[in-house]
Amino acid sequence: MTDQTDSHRDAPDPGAAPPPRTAPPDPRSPTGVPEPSTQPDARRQSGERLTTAQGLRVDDTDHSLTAGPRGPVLLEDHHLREKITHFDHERIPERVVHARGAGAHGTFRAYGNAASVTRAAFLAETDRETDVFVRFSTVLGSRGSADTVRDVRGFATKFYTDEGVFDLVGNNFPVFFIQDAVKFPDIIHAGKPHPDREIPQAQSAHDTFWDFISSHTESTHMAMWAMSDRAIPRSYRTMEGFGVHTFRLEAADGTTSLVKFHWKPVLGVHSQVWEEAQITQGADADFHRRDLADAIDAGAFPQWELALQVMPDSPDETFEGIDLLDPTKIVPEEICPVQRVGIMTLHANPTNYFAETEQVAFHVDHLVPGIHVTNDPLMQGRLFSYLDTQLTRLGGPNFAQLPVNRPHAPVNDMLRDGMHQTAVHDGVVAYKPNALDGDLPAASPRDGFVTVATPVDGTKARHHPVSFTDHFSQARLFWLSMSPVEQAHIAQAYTFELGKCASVQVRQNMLASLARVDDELASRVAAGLGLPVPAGDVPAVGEPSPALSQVPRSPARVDGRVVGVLVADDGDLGVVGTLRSALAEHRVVVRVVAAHGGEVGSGGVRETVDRTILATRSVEYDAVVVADGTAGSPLAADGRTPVLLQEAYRHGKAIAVVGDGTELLHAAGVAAESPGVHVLPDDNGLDVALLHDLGMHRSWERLMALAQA
Ligand code: HDE
Repeated sequence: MTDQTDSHRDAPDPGAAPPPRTAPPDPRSPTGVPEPSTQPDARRQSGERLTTAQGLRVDDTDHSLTAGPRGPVLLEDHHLREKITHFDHERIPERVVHARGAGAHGTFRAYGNAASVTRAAFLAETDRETDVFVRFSTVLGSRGSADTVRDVRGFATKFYTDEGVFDLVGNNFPVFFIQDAVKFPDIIHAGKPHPDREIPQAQSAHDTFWDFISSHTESTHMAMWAMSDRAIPRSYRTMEGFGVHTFRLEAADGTTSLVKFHWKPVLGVHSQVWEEAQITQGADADFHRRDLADAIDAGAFPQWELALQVMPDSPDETFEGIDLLDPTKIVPEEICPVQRVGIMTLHANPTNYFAETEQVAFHVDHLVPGIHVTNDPLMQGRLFSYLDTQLTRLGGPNFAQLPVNRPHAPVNDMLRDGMHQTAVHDGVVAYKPNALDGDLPAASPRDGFVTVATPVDGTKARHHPVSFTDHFSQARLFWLSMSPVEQAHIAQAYTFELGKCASVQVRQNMLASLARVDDELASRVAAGLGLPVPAGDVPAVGEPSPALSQVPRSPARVDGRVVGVLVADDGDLGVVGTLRSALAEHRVVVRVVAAHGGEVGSGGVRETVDRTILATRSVEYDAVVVADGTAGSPLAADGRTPVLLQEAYRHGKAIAVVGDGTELLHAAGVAAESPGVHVLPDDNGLDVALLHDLGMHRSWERLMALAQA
């Protein structure tokens, strides 16, 4: 028998019962006071000894219990069976959509100006701070797929308000593919991998997706967004977010407005270019989640301002002729300004991915007083879907008790029992009305969630609203609002995606749709596919919306951007220190790239190598600097160096060469006089040039020239 006595009697016993402590108020207790319990906090593991799930100390976790050194394993080995059984059940179903995601904790602070439109306290009270948890995601790929695929991104925010949880379950596009939730299984079946071979993963570039889009012309507008640079963000930190649907907000005096929610990233809206996104999928499949976690760790806390477009609550629920219940339509910011009402800061990474990011459960119907849904048929269907899917995914009806889902407001819900029940409810009364508990808990007819009174009248039927039949005008508006380089990217994206479709019929059907958006777009894509251009009538549209373009008008903030500096052992290393000190206040990360790992330099100046040329790729950097002294070095002789410079060039990134670094530029075939390429005798002015170029995100002029070549 194993000796369980402790031979270290003088040391504090790590397995001993924790000291008594004051339990925090338990929000799940009906009385609000801590529930009687002898259990330590089940959310945390304690002690330094390995135990079984029953708290039994384990003598050996590396060898199974066997009958003799070469004999069979014994069923009696509880630790072995428990360990393997638990492992066998570690996975839960991944989300049917938005399976791959990354999350973070933060705080939302209200400016107070939203009080005129909503009585939701977390929005209306100046400087009120509310805890949040955000999960960003792709839509189509499985949990282990790559971050930088061409796809819509989810942007879901849980506000733990004092009045209950409010979830804003949005995307990084302001519109959606379909107008009615009954079509959701169809679009997702079409977008997911083909069911015979499960190919391709996390991609829309295949026949079934484009078959769906070409036969559902209501998808044309959203498809334009999906083919634009918006679908390949540089970072979650540089994405806009949108509530998509129109919500009904209610002020303290009962007046209502129709409102669209926007998230505006403080760093601006920036994307990758398509080749860069494809390379990143292989070079670093975790590119976005790494960027988010690294930025938070480095103290470069990502921020977004919450903004509202407020429109009158008119009986026909339209604004300037736009049907506000149609989720394939935007309201251009130029005709209804976006008013900023608060700021969200993400300041903490999750402690445990599964417990938080995987188990978080959002729901469009998690509302608080002052925020209401509308009759948008897409939104109405979502009200059913989220709870329904979570019952399967999280194994029963008690997932609101999981730490990440727990409201920060007191809970007294009279919901009882069920799988994974962790609350210990006391008393005998779980019904209303009751005499035994003085009819408590009481309802709140005045300050509870009172559904805003809206008239409903109509004939029961499967309707097709006439106002939902315009499928092309906003697709065209989007196209006309893009800069020439963004238009070139859209045409290339369609050519790429349709080029991946085996069916000529599908390609032709899509070209017919594009001909109804814009002649030039259709003819560029047709030329790329080698197919005739179909004729199509394009709709008349109003003024373009410059707010839709991502090309910055002036340099944006550059927090968390990465500059790679290529250096040689005997070369100039001073440039690294110069850049670090000049760019530190802008939170730009400077990485040293060399031919070998360890340290470079000699004498007084030495630098630690962050990346070897073997283990890096251009996609890791927003700008590349080649230091003086690299000519003739092992770095110059490595075939990967010109590839890195050529990719940085093709992707429109800032490139600076100092001194004899020009030789590496020439060897890569990069023209020194190109826009965004700086040839400098020394590092004077290098920081200023880089800050400008990083702030503009790309050399748009160079990208345009490359697109036309
Ligand atoms: Fe979702 N969606 N969705 N969706 N959605 C889900 O819920 C659904 C739609 C969005 O990080 C699922 O818990 C239907 C629009 C995000 O956990 C599911 C329809 C928008 C996330 C579901 C839509 C979204 C989801 C899968 C058509 C932007 C990830 C797992 C009516 C406004 C949330 C889950 C997270 C997740 C259903 C359309 C955003 C199946 C039926 C439009 C960000 O319930």
